[in-house]
Amino acid sequence: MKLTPQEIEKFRNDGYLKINEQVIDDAHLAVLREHYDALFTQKRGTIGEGLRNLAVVGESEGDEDADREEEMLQIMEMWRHDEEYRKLLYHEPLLDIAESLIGSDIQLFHDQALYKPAFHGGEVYWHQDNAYWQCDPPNLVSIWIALDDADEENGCMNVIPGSYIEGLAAHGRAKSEKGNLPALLQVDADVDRAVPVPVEAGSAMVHHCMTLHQTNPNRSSRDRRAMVIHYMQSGTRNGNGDIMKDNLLLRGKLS
Ligand SMILES: O=C(O)CCC(=O)C(=O)O
Repeated sequence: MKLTPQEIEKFRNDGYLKINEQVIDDAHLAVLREHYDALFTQKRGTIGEGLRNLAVVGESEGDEDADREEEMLQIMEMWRHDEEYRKLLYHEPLLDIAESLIGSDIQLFHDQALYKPAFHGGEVYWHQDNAYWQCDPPNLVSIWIALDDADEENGCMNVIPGSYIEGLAAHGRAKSEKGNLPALLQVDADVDRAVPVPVEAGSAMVHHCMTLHQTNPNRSSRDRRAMVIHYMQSGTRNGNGDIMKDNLLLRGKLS
C-alpha cells in the first residue's frame, strides 16, 4: 500500500495523512481486538507492570491517593506481550506507508496500545512526540490504527496541519483543572488551526513526530481502542545521542 505522490505531498505539507483505505481487514481486526482486550484485562490492577494510566492526577503516577477516575490506558511494547502484535510490526501495508515517508531501512522505535474506555476515557494534551523522545533526526512517523471507529465523540486525533515545520515548542508538565498529570507533557497550541481526524476501525492516520496533536476525553458510550506504531529510519539516535542499533529492524538494512 505505497502512498501516491499526491499523498506524500499532502503529508509533506500537513505533517499528517489520513489513510483512505482499510489497512487491517475485518478478520484481522477481530483478532487484534480480542488480543488487545485480553491483555488489558490481564494487566488491569497491575499499574506499573506494563499498564499505565496516563490520566492519573497527582504528584506521581505511584501516589496512593492520586485521582484515577479518568483512564487513558497505555501498554507499551505490545509486541513483547503478544505474538499477534509482533506480527503486526511486519504487516506489509503498514511498512509500505512508512517506507513511502522515511525510506526503505526501517526500525521500530516502539509501539503502544492507547485505550480510552467509554464514559471516562482521559485526555491527551497538545504535544509533539519528539518532545518526549528527543530523537535525531526528528523525522519519525507514527501510524495510529483505529481498532474502533474513532471520531470527535470518543476521542479521535486532532492535529495542527503544518505545525511540524515550525520546530519543537517548549513543553511543560500537563495539568488538568484537577491538578498535575505526571505522565504527560503539554504545550500551548493555536487551537483555531486544529482539525479532527476521524478514522474508521481498521483504518489509520499517520503523523510526523513534530506534528502538534491531542485527543479529547471519551465521554461517549463507545470504547476508543487504538494501536500506534512508531517507525524510525535506521541509524536514528536517541536522546543520549546513541544510534538505536538494537531496535527491531522491520525492513531493509541497518545503517
Ligand atoms: O491515542 C491517543 O489518544 C493519543 C495518541 C498520541 O498522542 C500519539 O499517537 O502520538
